[in-house]
Amino acid sequence: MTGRPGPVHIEVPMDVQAEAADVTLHPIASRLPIGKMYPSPEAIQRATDLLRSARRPVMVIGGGVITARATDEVFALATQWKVPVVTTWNGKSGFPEDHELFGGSVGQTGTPCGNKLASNADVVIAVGCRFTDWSSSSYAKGITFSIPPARLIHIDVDPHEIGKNYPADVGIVADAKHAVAQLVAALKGLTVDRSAYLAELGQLKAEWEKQLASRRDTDRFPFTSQRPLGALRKVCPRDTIFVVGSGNTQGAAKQTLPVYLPRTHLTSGGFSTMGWAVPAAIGAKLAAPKQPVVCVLGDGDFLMTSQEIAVCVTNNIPVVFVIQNNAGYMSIRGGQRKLMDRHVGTEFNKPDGTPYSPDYKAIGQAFGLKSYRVERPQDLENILQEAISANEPVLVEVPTDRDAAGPWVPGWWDFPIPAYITDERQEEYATTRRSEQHL
Ligand SMILES: Cc1ncc(C[n+]2csc(CCOP(=O)(O)OP(=O)(O)O)c2C)c(N)n1
Ligand SMILES: [Mg+2]
Repeated sequence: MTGRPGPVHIEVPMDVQAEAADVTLHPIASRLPIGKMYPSPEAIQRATDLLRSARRPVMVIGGGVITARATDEVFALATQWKVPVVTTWNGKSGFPEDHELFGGSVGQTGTPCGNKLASNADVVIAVGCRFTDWSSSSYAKGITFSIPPARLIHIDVDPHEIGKNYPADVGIVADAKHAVAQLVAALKGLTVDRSAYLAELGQLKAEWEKQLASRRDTDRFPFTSQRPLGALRKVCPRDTIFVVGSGNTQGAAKQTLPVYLPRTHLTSGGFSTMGWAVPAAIGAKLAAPKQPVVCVLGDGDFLMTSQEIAVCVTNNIPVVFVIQNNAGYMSIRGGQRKLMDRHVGTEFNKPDGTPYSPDYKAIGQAFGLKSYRVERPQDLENILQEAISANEPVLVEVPTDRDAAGPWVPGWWDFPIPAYITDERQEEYATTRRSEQHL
Protein backbone atom coordinates (compact mmCIF):
# COMPACT_ATOMS: atom_id res chain seq x y z
CA MET A 1 0.00 0.00 0.00
CA THR A 2 3.03 2.30 -0.10
CA GLY A 3 5.66 3.16 -2.70
CA ARG A 4 4.87 2.67 -6.36
CA PRO A 5 1.41 1.06 -6.38
CA GLY A 6 1.11 -2.17 -8.29
CA PRO A 7 0.61 -5.89 -7.96
CA VAL A 8 2.24 -7.41 -4.88
CA HIS A 9 2.95 -11.07 -4.24
CA ILE A 10 2.67 -12.28 -0.65
CA GLU A 11 3.21 -15.93 0.06
CA VAL A 12 1.56 -17.51 3.11
CA PRO A 13 2.76 -21.09 3.61
CA MET A 14 0.22 -23.76 4.53
CA ASP A 15 1.66 -24.32 8.01
CA VAL A 16 1.27 -20.61 8.80
CA GLN A 17 -2.28 -20.67 7.45
CA ALA A 18 -3.10 -23.62 9.70
CA GLU A 19 -1.73 -22.02 12.90
CA ALA A 20 -3.96 -20.37 15.50
CA ALA A 21 -2.93 -17.49 17.77
CA ASP A 22 -4.47 -14.74 19.87
CA VAL A 23 -3.52 -11.46 18.21
CA THR A 24 -4.46 -7.82 18.47
CA LEU A 25 -5.09 -6.28 15.07
CA HIS A 26 -3.97 -2.65 14.97
CA PRO A 27 -5.83 -0.47 12.50
CA ILE A 28 -3.54 -0.54 9.47
CA ALA A 29 -4.18 3.11 8.61
CA SER A 30 -2.40 4.30 11.74
CA ARG A 31 0.79 2.59 10.54
CA LEU A 32 0.83 4.17 7.10
CA PRO A 33 2.07 7.63 6.13
CA ILE A 34 -0.65 10.18 5.46
CA GLY A 35 -1.23 11.66 2.02
CA LYS A 36 0.92 11.73 -1.11
CA MET A 37 4.42 12.98 -1.64
CA TYR A 38 4.86 16.67 -2.60
CA PRO A 39 7.73 17.86 -4.80
CA SER A 40 10.49 20.05 -3.41
CA PRO A 41 10.02 23.77 -4.23
CA GLU A 42 13.59 23.93 -5.56
CA ALA A 43 12.91 21.15 -8.04
CA ILE A 44 9.73 22.85 -9.24
CA GLN A 45 11.61 26.12 -9.67
CA ARG A 46 14.36 24.48 -11.72
CA ALA A 47 11.86 22.54 -13.82
CA THR A 48 9.86 25.69 -14.50
CA ASP A 49 13.00 27.57 -15.60
CA LEU A 50 13.86 24.75 -17.97
CA LEU A 51 10.33 24.59 -19.33
CA ARG A 52 10.34 28.32 -19.99
CA SER A 53 13.47 27.97 -22.09
CA ALA A 54 12.10 25.02 -24.11
CA ARG A 55 11.45 25.48 -27.82
CA ARG A 56 10.46 21.89 -28.60
CA PRO A 57 9.15 20.40 -25.36
CA VAL A 58 7.56 16.95 -25.28
CA MET A 59 5.80 15.31 -22.36
CA VAL A 60 6.19 11.52 -22.09
CA ILE A 61 3.55 9.95 -19.93
CA GLY A 62 3.76 6.46 -18.48
CA GLY A 63 1.40 4.28 -16.51
CA GLY A 64 2.22 6.29 -13.37
CA VAL A 65 0.09 9.15 -14.67
CA ILE A 66 -2.95 6.89 -14.73
CA THR A 67 -2.16 5.20 -11.42
CA ALA A 68 -1.69 8.58 -9.71
CA ARG A 69 -4.91 9.90 -11.30
CA ALA A 70 -2.87 12.79 -12.67
CA THR A 71 -4.48 12.93 -16.11
CA ASP A 72 -6.32 16.23 -15.50
CA GLU A 73 -3.07 17.87 -14.37
CA VAL A 74 -1.20 16.48 -17.38
CA PHE A 75 -3.94 17.81 -19.65
CA ALA A 76 -3.72 21.23 -17.99
CA LEU A 77 0.07 21.41 -18.35
CA ALA A 78 -0.05 20.27 -21.98
CA THR A 79 -2.75 22.70 -23.03
CA GLN A 80 -1.54 25.69 -20.98
CA TRP A 81 2.11 25.44 -22.00
CA LYS A 82 1.35 23.92 -25.44
CA VAL A 83 3.38 20.75 -24.92
CA PRO A 84 2.71 17.75 -27.18
CA VAL A 85 2.15 14.49 -25.28
CA VAL A 86 3.46 11.06 -26.25
CA THR A 87 2.61 7.86 -24.42
CA THR A 88 4.39 4.68 -23.42
CA TRP A 89 2.57 1.36 -23.57
CA ASN A 90 1.07 1.68 -20.11
CA GLY A 91 0.63 5.43 -20.48
CA LYS A 92 -1.87 4.89 -23.31
CA SER A 93 -5.26 6.34 -22.24
CA GLY A 94 -3.56 8.98 -20.08
CA PHE A 95 -4.26 11.67 -22.71
CA PRO A 96 -7.16 11.96 -25.20
CA GLU A 97 -5.82 10.73 -28.52
CA ASP A 98 -8.10 12.94 -30.58
CA HIS A 99 -6.58 16.09 -29.09
CA GLU A 100 -4.36 18.25 -31.33
CA LEU A 101 -1.52 17.96 -28.78
CA PHE A 102 -1.50 14.16 -28.84
CA GLY A 103 1.72 13.11 -30.56
CA GLY A 104 1.41 9.30 -30.66
CA SER A 105 3.22 6.56 -28.83
CA VAL A 106 6.94 5.95 -28.45
CA GLY A 107 9.30 3.02 -28.85
CA GLN A 108 9.76 -0.01 -31.03
CA THR A 109 6.09 -0.29 -31.99
CA GLY A 110 5.31 3.35 -31.27
CA THR A 111 4.30 5.61 -34.12
CA PRO A 112 6.73 7.31 -36.52
CA CYS A 113 5.23 10.61 -35.38
CA GLY A 114 5.68 9.88 -31.67
CA ASN A 115 9.30 8.80 -32.14
CA LYS A 116 10.18 11.78 -34.35
CA LEU A 117 8.67 14.21 -31.92
CA ALA A 118 10.38 12.69 -28.88
CA SER A 119 13.78 12.29 -30.53
CA ASN A 120 13.77 15.92 -31.72
CA ALA A 121 12.65 17.44 -28.43
CA ASP A 122 14.92 19.88 -26.61
CA VAL A 123 13.21 19.31 -23.25
CA VAL A 124 11.55 16.03 -22.30
CA ILE A 125 9.20 15.98 -19.32
CA ALA A 126 8.74 12.38 -18.24
CA VAL A 127 5.89 11.70 -15.86
CA GLY A 128 5.43 8.30 -14.20
CA CYS A 129 7.53 6.62 -16.86
CA ARG A 130 10.41 4.18 -16.39
CA PHE A 131 11.89 4.42 -19.89
CA THR A 132 11.67 0.68 -20.50
CA ASP A 133 13.53 -0.78 -23.48
CA TRP A 134 10.30 -1.14 -25.49
CA SER A 135 9.41 2.50 -25.07
CA SER A 136 12.96 3.81 -25.57
CA SER A 137 14.00 1.73 -28.60
CA SER A 138 16.52 -0.08 -26.37
CA TYR A 139 18.20 3.32 -25.72
CA ALA A 140 19.58 3.57 -29.26
CA LYS A 141 20.35 7.25 -29.48
CA GLY A 142 18.17 9.38 -31.72
CA ILE A 143 15.57 6.71 -32.54
CA THR A 144 13.09 7.47 -29.77
CA PHE A 145 15.02 9.77 -27.45
CA SER A 146 18.11 11.96 -27.71
CA ILE A 147 18.88 12.65 -24.04
CA PRO A 148 21.37 14.42 -23.98
CA PRO A 149 21.44 16.83 -25.82
CA ALA A 150 17.74 16.97 -24.91
CA ARG A 151 17.33 17.90 -21.27
CA LEU A 152 15.18 15.77 -19.03
CA ILE A 153 12.73 16.66 -16.29
CA HIS A 154 11.92 13.34 -14.70
CA ILE A 155 8.98 13.04 -12.29
CA ASP A 156 8.48 9.74 -10.50
CA VAL A 157 7.27 8.58 -7.11
CA ASP A 158 10.08 6.01 -7.00
CA PRO A 159 13.52 7.63 -6.46
CA HIS A 160 15.24 4.67 -8.15
CA GLU A 161 13.70 5.60 -11.48
CA ILE A 162 15.23 9.08 -11.61
CA GLY A 163 18.29 9.03 -13.81
CA LYS A 164 18.23 5.23 -14.07
CA ASN A 165 18.08 4.99 -17.85
CA TYR A 166 18.70 8.61 -18.91
CA PRO A 167 20.50 11.40 -17.08
CA ALA A 168 17.98 13.83 -15.56
CA ASP A 169 18.57 17.59 -15.45
CA VAL A 170 15.82 17.92 -12.89
CA GLY A 171 14.73 14.84 -10.98
CA ILE A 172 11.50 15.25 -9.04
CA VAL A 173 10.55 12.57 -6.57
CA ALA A 174 6.86 13.14 -5.94
CA ASP A 175 3.35 12.01 -6.61
CA ALA A 176 2.67 12.81 -10.27
CA LYS A 177 -0.58 14.63 -9.52
CA HIS A 178 1.04 17.07 -7.08
CA ALA A 179 4.19 17.59 -9.13
CA VAL A 180 2.38 18.38 -12.38
CA ALA A 181 -0.20 20.56 -10.58
CA GLN A 182 2.66 22.64 -9.20
CA LEU A 183 4.22 23.08 -12.63
CA VAL A 184 0.83 24.23 -13.92
CA ALA A 185 0.56 26.73 -11.05
CA ALA A 186 4.12 27.99 -11.58
CA LEU A 187 3.48 28.67 -15.28
CA LYS A 188 0.07 30.24 -14.76
CA GLY A 189 -0.48 33.52 -16.58
CA LEU A 190 2.48 32.99 -18.93
CA THR A 191 1.82 32.48 -22.60
CA VAL A 192 3.86 30.97 -25.38
CA ASP A 193 3.60 30.85 -29.15
CA ARG A 194 4.26 27.43 -30.64
CA SER A 195 2.33 27.75 -33.88
CA ALA A 196 5.21 26.54 -36.10
CA TYR A 197 5.96 23.58 -33.83
CA LEU A 198 2.31 22.56 -33.64
CA ALA A 199 1.92 22.89 -37.41
CA GLU A 200 4.84 20.47 -37.76
CA LEU A 201 3.09 18.09 -35.38
CA GLY A 202 -0.10 18.33 -37.45
CA GLN A 203 1.88 17.49 -40.58
CA LEU A 204 3.55 14.45 -38.98
CA LYS A 205 0.17 13.22 -37.79
CA ALA A 206 -1.39 13.62 -41.22
CA GLU A 207 1.42 11.54 -42.76
CA TRP A 208 0.94 8.83 -40.14
CA GLU A 209 -2.83 8.83 -40.63
CA LYS A 210 -2.27 8.15 -44.35
CA GLN A 211 0.05 5.25 -43.59
CA LEU A 212 -2.40 3.83 -41.05
CA ALA A 213 -5.39 4.11 -43.38
CA SER A 214 -3.69 1.82 -45.92
CA ARG A 215 -4.10 -1.14 -43.54
CA ARG A 216 -7.01 0.03 -41.40
CA ASP A 217 -9.43 1.03 -44.15
CA THR A 218 -8.96 -1.91 -46.50
CA ASP A 219 -11.45 -4.67 -47.22
CA ARG A 220 -8.69 -7.20 -47.80
CA PHE A 221 -9.94 -10.55 -46.47
CA PRO A 222 -8.89 -12.36 -44.30
CA PHE A 223 -8.43 -9.08 -42.44
CA THR A 224 -5.32 -7.10 -41.68
CA SER A 225 -4.61 -6.69 -37.95
CA GLN A 226 -5.68 -3.07 -38.22
CA ARG A 227 -9.07 -3.35 -39.95
CA PRO A 228 -11.08 -4.89 -37.04
CA LEU A 229 -9.46 -2.42 -34.62
CA GLY A 230 -10.62 0.50 -36.75
CA ALA A 231 -14.10 -1.04 -36.91
CA LEU A 232 -14.19 -1.49 -33.13
CA ARG A 233 -13.33 2.17 -32.62
CA LYS A 234 -16.20 3.13 -34.93
CA VAL A 235 -18.87 1.11 -33.16
CA CYS A 236 -17.75 1.26 -29.51
CA PRO A 237 -18.77 4.09 -27.18
CA ARG A 238 -16.04 6.48 -26.04
CA ASP A 239 -15.78 4.97 -22.57
CA THR A 240 -15.31 1.37 -23.78
CA ILE A 241 -12.49 -0.44 -22.00
CA PHE A 242 -10.25 -2.32 -24.41
CA VAL A 243 -8.27 -5.18 -22.91
CA VAL A 244 -5.57 -6.16 -25.35
CA GLY A 245 -3.70 -9.46 -25.66
CA SER A 246 -0.12 -9.98 -26.76
CA GLY A 247 1.53 -10.47 -30.15
CA ASN A 248 0.47 -8.56 -33.24
CA THR A 249 -2.80 -7.39 -31.75
CA GLN A 250 -1.02 -5.61 -28.93
CA GLY A 251 1.25 -3.48 -31.10
CA ALA A 252 -1.45 -2.86 -33.71
CA ALA A 253 -3.87 -1.69 -31.00
CA LYS A 254 -1.26 0.69 -29.61
CA GLN A 255 -1.04 2.32 -33.04
CA THR A 256 -4.55 1.89 -34.47
CA LEU A 257 -7.03 2.02 -31.61
CA PRO A 258 -7.27 5.54 -30.22
CA VAL A 259 -8.56 5.86 -26.66
CA TYR A 260 -9.74 8.98 -24.91
CA LEU A 261 -10.34 8.34 -21.23
CA PRO A 262 -8.09 7.07 -18.45
CA ARG A 263 -8.12 3.30 -17.87
CA THR A 264 -9.80 2.48 -21.17
CA HIS A 265 -6.74 0.64 -22.53
CA LEU A 266 -5.40 -2.28 -20.52
CA THR A 267 -2.46 -4.16 -21.97
CA SER A 268 -0.30 -7.03 -20.81
CA GLY A 269 2.55 -4.53 -21.15
CA GLY A 270 6.22 -4.99 -21.86
CA PHE A 271 6.47 -8.72 -21.17
CA SER A 272 3.40 -9.17 -23.36
CA THR A 273 2.09 -12.03 -21.26
CA MET A 274 -0.15 -14.38 -23.22
CA GLY A 275 -3.19 -15.74 -21.41
CA TRP A 276 -3.61 -12.52 -19.47
CA ALA A 277 -6.23 -10.72 -21.54
CA VAL A 278 -9.21 -13.06 -21.09
CA PRO A 279 -9.21 -13.04 -17.25
CA ALA A 280 -8.12 -9.38 -17.17
CA ALA A 281 -11.15 -8.41 -19.26
CA ILE A 282 -13.45 -10.29 -16.91
CA GLY A 283 -11.86 -8.42 -13.99
CA ALA A 284 -12.23 -5.09 -15.79
CA LYS A 285 -15.96 -5.68 -16.32
CA LEU A 286 -16.42 -6.56 -12.65
CA ALA A 287 -14.55 -3.38 -11.65
CA ALA A 288 -16.37 -1.11 -14.10
CA PRO A 289 -19.76 -2.76 -14.81
CA LYS A 290 -21.25 0.33 -16.49
CA GLN A 291 -18.59 0.55 -19.20
CA PRO A 292 -18.54 -1.80 -22.19
CA VAL A 293 -15.51 -4.13 -22.08
CA VAL A 294 -13.98 -5.55 -25.25
CA CYS A 295 -11.17 -8.09 -25.08
CA VAL A 296 -9.28 -8.16 -28.38
CA LEU A 297 -6.58 -10.77 -28.77
CA GLY A 298 -4.83 -13.29 -31.01
CA ASP A 299 -5.83 -16.92 -31.39
CA GLY A 300 -2.67 -18.12 -29.63
CA ASP A 301 -3.26 -15.85 -26.66
CA PHE A 302 -6.93 -16.87 -26.45
CA LEU A 303 -6.09 -20.58 -26.39
CA MET A 304 -3.96 -20.16 -23.25
CA THR A 305 -6.89 -19.25 -20.98
CA SER A 306 -9.96 -19.65 -23.20
CA GLN A 307 -11.72 -21.83 -20.63
CA GLU A 308 -12.18 -18.72 -18.43
CA ILE A 309 -15.00 -17.54 -20.73
CA ALA A 310 -17.16 -19.97 -18.75
CA VAL A 311 -16.93 -17.49 -15.84
CA CYS A 312 -18.72 -14.90 -17.99
CA VAL A 313 -21.61 -17.29 -18.49
CA THR A 314 -21.83 -18.63 -14.93
CA ASN A 315 -21.68 -15.10 -13.46
CA ASN A 316 -23.42 -13.15 -16.22
CA ILE A 317 -20.45 -10.91 -17.06
CA PRO A 318 -21.04 -9.35 -20.49
CA VAL A 319 -17.56 -9.12 -22.02
CA VAL A 320 -17.10 -9.14 -25.80
CA PHE A 321 -14.15 -11.29 -26.94
CA VAL A 322 -12.77 -10.52 -30.39
CA ILE A 323 -10.31 -13.14 -31.62
CA GLN A 324 -7.95 -12.19 -34.43
CA ASN A 325 -7.40 -15.65 -35.87
CA ASN A 326 -4.33 -16.11 -38.07
CA ALA A 327 -3.82 -19.77 -37.08
CA GLY A 328 -0.56 -19.37 -35.25
CA TYR A 329 1.98 -17.23 -33.42
CA MET A 330 2.49 -14.82 -36.29
CA SER A 331 4.39 -12.17 -34.34
CA ILE A 332 6.96 -14.81 -33.43
CA ARG A 333 7.03 -16.18 -36.97
CA GLY A 334 7.81 -12.66 -38.17
CA GLY A 335 10.82 -12.41 -35.84
CA GLN A 336 12.04 -15.88 -36.79
CA ARG A 337 11.91 -15.05 -40.48
CA LYS A 338 13.55 -11.67 -40.12
CA LEU A 339 16.34 -12.65 -37.77
CA MET A 340 16.92 -16.34 -38.46
CA ASP A 341 15.78 -16.88 -42.05
CA ARG A 342 13.42 -19.69 -41.07
CA HIS A 343 10.39 -20.33 -38.94
CA VAL A 344 9.55 -23.26 -36.77
CA GLY A 345 6.61 -24.17 -34.55
CA THR A 346 4.75 -20.90 -35.09
CA GLU A 347 2.28 -21.82 -37.85
CA PHE A 348 -0.52 -24.12 -36.70
CA ASN A 349 -0.72 -26.49 -39.69
CA LYS A 350 -2.15 -29.89 -40.53
CA PRO A 351 0.28 -32.64 -41.57
CA ASP A 352 -0.35 -31.71 -45.22
CA GLY A 353 0.84 -28.14 -44.54
CA THR A 354 -2.54 -26.40 -44.74
CA PRO A 355 -3.53 -24.08 -41.86
CA TYR A 356 -5.10 -25.66 -38.80
CA SER A 357 -7.44 -23.81 -36.53
CA PRO A 358 -10.01 -24.91 -34.00
CA ASP A 359 -13.51 -23.60 -34.68
CA TYR A 360 -13.65 -20.57 -32.38
CA LYS A 361 -17.32 -19.87 -33.02
CA ALA A 362 -18.09 -23.45 -31.96
CA ILE A 363 -15.91 -23.04 -28.86
CA GLY A 364 -17.90 -19.93 -27.90
CA GLN A 365 -21.19 -21.73 -28.50
CA ALA A 366 -20.07 -24.77 -26.56
CA PHE A 367 -19.37 -22.55 -23.55
CA GLY A 368 -22.76 -20.84 -23.91
CA LEU A 369 -21.70 -17.50 -25.42
CA LYS A 370 -23.43 -15.77 -28.29
CA SER A 371 -20.89 -16.42 -31.06
CA TYR A 372 -20.02 -15.18 -34.52
CA ARG A 373 -17.45 -15.65 -37.24
CA VAL A 374 -17.12 -12.74 -39.64
CA GLU A 375 -17.29 -14.34 -43.09
CA ARG A 376 -17.28 -11.20 -45.28
CA PRO A 377 -15.64 -7.81 -44.71
CA GLN A 378 -18.92 -5.97 -45.25
CA ASP A 379 -20.41 -7.74 -42.19
CA LEU A 380 -17.70 -6.66 -39.75
CA GLU A 381 -19.17 -3.44 -38.33
CA ASN A 382 -22.69 -4.89 -38.04
CA ILE A 383 -21.52 -7.95 -36.17
CA LEU A 384 -19.38 -5.90 -33.81
CA GLN A 385 -22.27 -3.52 -33.25
CA GLU A 386 -24.57 -6.42 -32.42
CA ALA A 387 -21.95 -7.84 -30.06
CA ILE A 388 -21.54 -4.55 -28.18
CA SER A 389 -25.29 -4.00 -27.90
CA ALA A 390 -26.07 -7.55 -26.79
CA ASN A 391 -25.27 -6.96 -23.11
CA GLU A 392 -24.30 -10.60 -22.69
CA PRO A 393 -21.03 -12.50 -23.13
CA VAL A 394 -20.17 -12.64 -26.84
CA LEU A 395 -17.36 -14.17 -28.89
CA VAL A 396 -16.47 -12.87 -32.36
CA GLU A 397 -13.85 -14.55 -34.54
CA VAL A 398 -12.24 -12.32 -37.15
CA PRO A 399 -10.19 -14.28 -39.69
CA THR A 400 -6.82 -12.54 -40.01
CA ASP A 401 -4.31 -12.83 -42.83
CA ARG A 402 -1.04 -14.47 -41.76
CA ASP A 403 0.85 -12.13 -44.03
CA ALA A 404 -0.94 -8.91 -43.16
CA ALA A 405 -0.70 -9.20 -39.42
CA GLY A 406 1.19 -6.88 -37.14
CA PRO A 407 2.05 -3.30 -36.33
CA TRP A 408 4.60 -1.09 -38.08
CA VAL A 409 7.98 -1.07 -36.39
CA PRO A 410 9.31 2.50 -36.52
CA GLY A 411 11.64 2.05 -33.53
CA TRP A 412 14.26 -0.48 -32.53
CA TRP A 413 14.49 -3.36 -30.12
CA ASP A 414 17.77 -5.00 -29.22
CA PHE A 415 17.28 -8.53 -30.48
CA PRO A 416 20.68 -10.13 -31.23
CA ILE A 417 21.25 -11.61 -34.68
CA PRO A 418 22.50 -15.20 -34.48
CA ALA A 419 26.19 -15.64 -35.37
CA TYR A 420 25.38 -17.87 -38.37
CA ILE A 421 23.71 -14.95 -40.16
CA THR A 422 26.66 -13.48 -42.00
CA ASP A 423 25.09 -10.81 -44.21
CA GLU A 424 24.55 -7.05 -43.82
CA ARG A 425 22.08 -7.61 -40.94
CA GLN A 426 25.04 -8.26 -38.60
CA GLU A 427 26.59 -4.88 -39.37
CA GLU A 428 23.23 -3.09 -39.15
CA TYR A 429 22.65 -4.68 -35.76
CA ALA A 430 26.15 -3.90 -34.50
CA THR A 431 25.90 -0.26 -35.63
CA THR A 432 22.63 0.42 -33.82
CA ARG A 433 23.79 -1.50 -30.78
CA ARG A 434 26.86 0.69 -30.56
CA SER A 435 24.55 3.71 -30.30
CA GLU A 436 22.82 2.33 -27.20
CA GLN A 437 23.55 4.81 -24.50
CA HIS A 438 24.01 2.59 -21.48
CA LEU A 439 26.86 0.68 -23.05
C1 LIG B 1 3.02 -16.74 -21.71
C2 LIG B 1 3.76 -16.34 -22.95
N1 LIG B 1 4.39 -17.25 -23.69
C3 LIG B 1 5.05 -16.89 -24.81
C4 LIG B 1 5.12 -15.58 -25.19
C5 LIG B 1 5.90 -15.16 -26.43
N2 LIG B 1 4.94 -14.71 -27.45
C6 LIG B 1 4.68 -13.40 -27.64
S1 LIG B 1 3.53 -13.15 -28.81
C7 LIG B 1 3.37 -14.79 -29.11
C8 LIG B 1 2.40 -15.30 -30.12
C9 LIG B 1 1.04 -14.74 -29.93
O1 LIG B 1 0.15 -15.40 -30.80
P1 LIG B 1 -1.28 -14.82 -31.08
O2 LIG B 1 -1.93 -14.45 -29.81
O3 LIG B 1 -2.00 -15.76 -31.97
O4 LIG B 1 -0.98 -13.44 -31.83
P2 LIG B 1 -0.29 -13.23 -33.28
O5 LIG B 1 1.14 -12.93 -33.02
O6 LIG B 1 -0.50 -14.46 -34.10
O7 LIG B 1 -1.01 -12.07 -33.86
C10 LIG B 1 4.23 -15.54 -28.28
C11 LIG B 1 4.37 -17.00 -28.33
C12 LIG B 1 4.45 -14.65 -24.39
N3 LIG B 1 4.47 -13.36 -24.69
N4 LIG B 1 3.77 -15.03 -23.28
MG1 LIG C 1 -2.18 -15.72 -33.99
